[in-house]
Amino acid sequence: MTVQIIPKHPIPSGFSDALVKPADYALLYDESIRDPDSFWGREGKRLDWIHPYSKVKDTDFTMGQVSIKWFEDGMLNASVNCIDRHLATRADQTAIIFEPDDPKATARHITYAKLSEKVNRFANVLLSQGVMRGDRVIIYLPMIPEAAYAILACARIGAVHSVVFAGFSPDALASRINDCGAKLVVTADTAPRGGRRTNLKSNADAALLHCSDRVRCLVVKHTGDQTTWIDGRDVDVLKMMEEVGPDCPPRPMNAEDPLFILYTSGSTGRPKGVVHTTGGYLVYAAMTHEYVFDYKDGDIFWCTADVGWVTGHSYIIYGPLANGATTVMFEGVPTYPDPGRFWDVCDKHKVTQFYTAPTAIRALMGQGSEWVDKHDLSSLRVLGTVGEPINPEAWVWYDHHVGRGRCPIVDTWWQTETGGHMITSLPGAIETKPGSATLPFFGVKPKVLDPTSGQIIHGNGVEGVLAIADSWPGQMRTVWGDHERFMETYFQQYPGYYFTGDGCRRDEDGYYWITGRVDDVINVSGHRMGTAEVENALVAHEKVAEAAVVGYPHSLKGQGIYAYVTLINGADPSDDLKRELETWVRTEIGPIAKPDLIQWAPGLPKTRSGKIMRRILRKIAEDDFGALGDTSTLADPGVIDELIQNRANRG
Ligand code: 6R9
Repeated sequence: MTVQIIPKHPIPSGFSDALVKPADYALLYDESIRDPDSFWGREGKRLDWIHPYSKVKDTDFTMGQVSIKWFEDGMLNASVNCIDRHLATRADQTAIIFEPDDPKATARHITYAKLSEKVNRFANVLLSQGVMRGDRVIIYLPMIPEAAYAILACARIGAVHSVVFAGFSPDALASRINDCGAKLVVTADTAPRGGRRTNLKSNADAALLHCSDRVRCLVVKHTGDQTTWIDGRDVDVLKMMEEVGPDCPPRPMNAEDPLFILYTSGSTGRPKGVVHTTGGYLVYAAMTHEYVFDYKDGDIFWCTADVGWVTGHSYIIYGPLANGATTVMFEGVPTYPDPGRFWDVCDKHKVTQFYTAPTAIRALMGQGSEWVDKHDLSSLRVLGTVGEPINPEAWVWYDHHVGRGRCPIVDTWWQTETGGHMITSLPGAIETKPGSATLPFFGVKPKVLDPTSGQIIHGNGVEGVLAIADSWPGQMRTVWGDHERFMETYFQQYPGYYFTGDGCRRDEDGYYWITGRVDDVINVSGHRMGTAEVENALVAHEKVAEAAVVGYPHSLKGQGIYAYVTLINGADPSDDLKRELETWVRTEIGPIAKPDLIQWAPGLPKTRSGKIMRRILRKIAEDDFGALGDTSTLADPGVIDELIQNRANRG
């Protein structure tokens, strides 16, 4: 077999003066692995500590006793690190540029002084509502500055925030409020996006019907649209911010106190509450933001993710603000009012680092290059991608049309669980290859394991599953309320390692190529979705007896959602019912979970013990049933022909 070796893409010739030089990477990486205590002991000092740490790392990956602690006796406050410590030198510098959905509305420049005042006031509102250290606060807000205020206000008083993406349905919101026992929900009246408005307040109202009536609701009157109002429960937060004082002393927090919970999909059961703590997470978010984007004073940093995802947490809020950066918050969508919007905003605000997802790049690429070519993008220095593997065509288009061959591309592989970048190139230091996340970040020890034996596969030109051999400061600490589940999910299958759930290849040059999830998680437009969640939503419909959901390749979304549905006896398998089920899943979970293809399946392929054989369903969904593999354990092999005959993807 001949192995095709993809050549490295050289660092753009005009790109010099990077923070990490090509010769530094190997040296620093080597030190970070050899002596993590001294490496991270030094890096931890990038933050301001109220009480310095004397201990750096205390971590154990042994199944049954997994425990992860970093900087454990240090005390700090995350909001002080993101705001107060910059005030002496940056009070008048813009912290947040808010670019509204409507391109004709004026962008807002929020200085560090203003941010400080808003966050202090917001924190005082939280206190006035009885929120105390350790209490959970759900933030269900669109991409508006108040989302940043709410997040940092929680951090200031030691409350644990849990941001729920505003695209999630009332049911999804309710289950998160209840899982973490939140005392309060912060939402907005309506959310403009792409010229349309979502009524968030009515979603919150619907969710709160399923929650304790002690849960309060703070409402940001953002558009001023009419909404329902429940006296005694609903609070006009902007009005209250005017009434409370402008100073709220920051609460000293232990490095290992939880900073936030973020719910994410896994291969089984309900979404898990990923817990990140204060010290390690913030060190890691700030450090990766600086090195991976070659962030320098005066840069204008734009991450297009939503604050509802981990990317928004680490690279819109915590990383940039901890570094005293100017961070762009964009309320809209890439294609409104036209497919030139991203580039218009880059030009308007003179963005220097631009960070987005492959699905957005593919969508814009499909609209034609003229939308980007006509804009002045000379301010851009570094481009980034995240969320899913980027196909080389999209990479080349991004490099050529957006970066104009001048900007290094950082393809950053990481996860909600990892807090920050794990495998990524560094601009100016690591040569790229289109489609490869390249090499590990400092302190990260990736291992390729044999999926069956769990043994390490050494050397290059190998493929297997991706695991990480030692802890890093940004690692999640537990699943909220369920440490057993944390250990079982990440440490049981491959003892001694953190298992990522991703497959991966290490090529002849030692470069890593993420090949996608190897578990029952699919990645739709960069959003993580558990197939079990969509199945649960489908079977909750009265006409559905059984459902099996798999991913299949989708040209824009990366993966699409393919649902095999078995109806109850007597139900009519009509197109109308398909539409009804699509709407059903949208309301049960949210629009991102809507199946792309539904196939009626009178029977599903099962083993004699009743397990659905997803491997076969995946092949049929991929329209690749030439090699179905071993079907000898099937209870009724006849169902397969039927499924192939009626497959929904003939592509
Ligand atoms: C940050 C984020 C995590 C999953 C991850 C992997 C996929 C993310 C990627 C990538 C290839 C990249 N993923 N970045 N795959 N190349 N650069 O996306 O977190 O939502 O938790 O998703 O996304 O499959 O396991 P999250």
